[in-house]
Amino acid sequence: FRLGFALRDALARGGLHVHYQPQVDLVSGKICAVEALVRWTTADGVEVSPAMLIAAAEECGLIGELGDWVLRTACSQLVRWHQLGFAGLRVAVNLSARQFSMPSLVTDIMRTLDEVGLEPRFLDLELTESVLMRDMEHAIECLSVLRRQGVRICLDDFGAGYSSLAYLQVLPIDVLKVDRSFMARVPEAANAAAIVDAIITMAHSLGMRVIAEGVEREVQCDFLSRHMCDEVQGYYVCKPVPAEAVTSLLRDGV
Ligand code: G
Ligand code: G
Ligand code: MN
Ligand code: NA
Repeated sequence: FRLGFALRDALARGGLHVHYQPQVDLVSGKICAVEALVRWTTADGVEVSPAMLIAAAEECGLIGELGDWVLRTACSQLVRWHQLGFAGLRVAVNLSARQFSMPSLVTDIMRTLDEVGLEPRFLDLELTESVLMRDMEHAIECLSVLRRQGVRICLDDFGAGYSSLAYLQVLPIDVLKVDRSFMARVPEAANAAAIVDAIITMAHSLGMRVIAEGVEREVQCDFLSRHMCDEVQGYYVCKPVPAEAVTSLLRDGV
């Protein structure tokens, strides 16, 4: 709970940052989106991991404020990139469980988009299976409204949890992000490769796009291209970096 005080201070006075990790479209070879990943260095210089930060924010009732700060920062930055001429670029923002369960979530998101002047179609929201499974009716309701506004819904860490595939029939989802634990063994391990291939085929049959996470090597990229994966994200392309570094990559290519 010392973290709670420090976080309140950081929200008021600074110390929080957002890094961005590019997602590359395998057809065009260009950066099509960036995932916003929060970073926090406390006043005494300690780097707090995002997992701890999110957990602390949820405990202290600050997740609404933190989530809005990340969304606002990422969307404002995207507007600047659009102004620099990178017109089609999108931004992906993660939502935590408590954040997703807040009744004001949809209106908060729409208000922030409106205030920073970003069209909803440029925003991707990333949610994990476990976040969505907690309250399926709430999830269907919220996601349907957001999606009607043009926001793209991404299922993060797909395949890593213990959930069934049944919810893919009822939840409005646009994108599957294949969990990086599969990628670690692709293409060498035949079973991991078969699973990734099957996920891509299934997603496309359901009208969804596929992003492979944790892509660290060229052979993985080649495998994913051949198997019609839509986008890749991972250290092979770029690690999460500050906005200025993304601007250079957008100018010069990855
Ligand atoms: O960035 P890595 O950079 O270490 O991120 C670790 C975890 O923290 C990931 O699971 C990521 O989804 C989560 N995370 C990073 N930034 C945010 C954020 O702004 N909001 C939420 N809810 N999770 C985040
Ligand atoms: O859970 P989520 O996918 O939102 O979190 C992204 C996390 O994955 C961040 O911590 C980020 O630093 C990490 N990450 C991004 N690319 C790679 C990669 O190629 N390999 C590994 N091991 N981690 C990655
Ligand atoms: Mn994510
Ligand atoms: Na993920």
